[in-house]
Amino acid sequence: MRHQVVIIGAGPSGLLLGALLHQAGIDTLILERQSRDYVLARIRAGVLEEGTVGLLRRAGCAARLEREGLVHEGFALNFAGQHLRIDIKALTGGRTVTVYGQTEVTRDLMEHRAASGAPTVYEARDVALHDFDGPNPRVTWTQDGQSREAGCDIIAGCDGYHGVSRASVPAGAIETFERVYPFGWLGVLADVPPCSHELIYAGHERGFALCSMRSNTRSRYYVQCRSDDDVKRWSDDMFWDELRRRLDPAAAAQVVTGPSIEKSIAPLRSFVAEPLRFGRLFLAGDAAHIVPPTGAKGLNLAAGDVHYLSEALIAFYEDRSEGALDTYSARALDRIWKAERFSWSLTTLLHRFDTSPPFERRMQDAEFALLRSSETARRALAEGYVGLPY
Ligand code: RFL
Ligand code: PHB
Repeated sequence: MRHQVVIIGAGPSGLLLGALLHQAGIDTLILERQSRDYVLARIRAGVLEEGTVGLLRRAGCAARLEREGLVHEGFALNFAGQHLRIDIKALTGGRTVTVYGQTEVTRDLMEHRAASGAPTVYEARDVALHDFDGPNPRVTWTQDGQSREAGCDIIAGCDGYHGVSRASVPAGAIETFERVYPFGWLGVLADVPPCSHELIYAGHERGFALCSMRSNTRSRYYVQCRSDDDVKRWSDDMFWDELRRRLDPAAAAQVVTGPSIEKSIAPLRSFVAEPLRFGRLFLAGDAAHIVPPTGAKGLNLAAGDVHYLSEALIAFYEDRSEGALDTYSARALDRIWKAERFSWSLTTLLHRFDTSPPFERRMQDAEFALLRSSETARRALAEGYVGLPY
């Protein structure tokens, strides 16, 4: 068995790369460790930048997103009981974001791939990468108890933070940068109308809270919790009470409660691996970097990587030169580090760090005061939120 590109992972990065390459006539095989239903059950991102929507459109996967996605022109910050709206549309010359769940993006990409006839193997176990330091890499895996192998020109490692691709790189060839935050996010999904038509990011004495949504009838809320917290400790009532305590009274009064349909804790981490190319192996998405979710950048950053990687691979197959492949890592990393800075800075502004000396608290107060008084500061925040152009 031989394919031009073997993609490891059928998350949004792998599926979007597969769609863009298929459209350019490049043959791909996707190997995914989990089942299709398992991948679709993960509740993750909710906010898409215009660049991400544009890529999905180019890949031919944006019809439902364009019908059902909610276009947002602003979001709110709550800080120490004060409310500040960031008018992203006005501050960025007309740019907006779209609220549409990662689960739905993944479902649309999966359906598009199945209709195209391009091969995907779900429940591919023991995936291993071989010979990617030369021009003929191979990938092996186990499927229904049988050993399988595929040769290829290129391996795309789109298998997330815990995947096998980054782990296959010799330690001396890769450098990593990491910050683990001393808290997590407890998230609840519930079929209740959102408390506000725009997202609210709240910084409070008791910790951060976020009001988000998936539709006009389904809400997604988060509260900062201890990183070693146990989700079983949190009843729905405890969650709703804690959420309302952290919002300004007007928003808290609008919270409609109901039974949770999903409840989980996510740790917060900033992480970057450099470089993103090792011979014929390329890393993209969470396999290469993690951002804390505060700025809604993770999925969007993955889409940015896929944009640069698909361009490089299409150019490689057009003229068979390595030149295009050489540019991928530096182009993607330039954008990645800027998004890392944005997510780190919004996380630092809005979370309660128990270990922080009073000086750091005053820095948070001063930064919020600056956002209130300075349109320039608000514009910088809005530009970061809508995302950098590719
Ligand atoms: P994924 O989604 O982790 O997919 C990787 C896939 O690879 C598979 N895999 C393997 N396959 C074969 N062999 C192996 N050895 C394998 N190991 C792993 C996995 O099963 C999986 O299917 O990575 P990808 O595609 O790079 O996508 C990245 C995004 O999922 C991630 O950045 C976002 O979800 C982050 N994120 C958010 N991003 C945003 O842009 N906006 C948001 O609003 C946002 N909110 C969030 C988030 C992430 C969160 N959590 C839980 C981490 C909110 C939360 C709570
Ligand atoms: C979400 O809806 O899950 C979400 C929204 C905005 C964020 C993070 C997560 O910054």
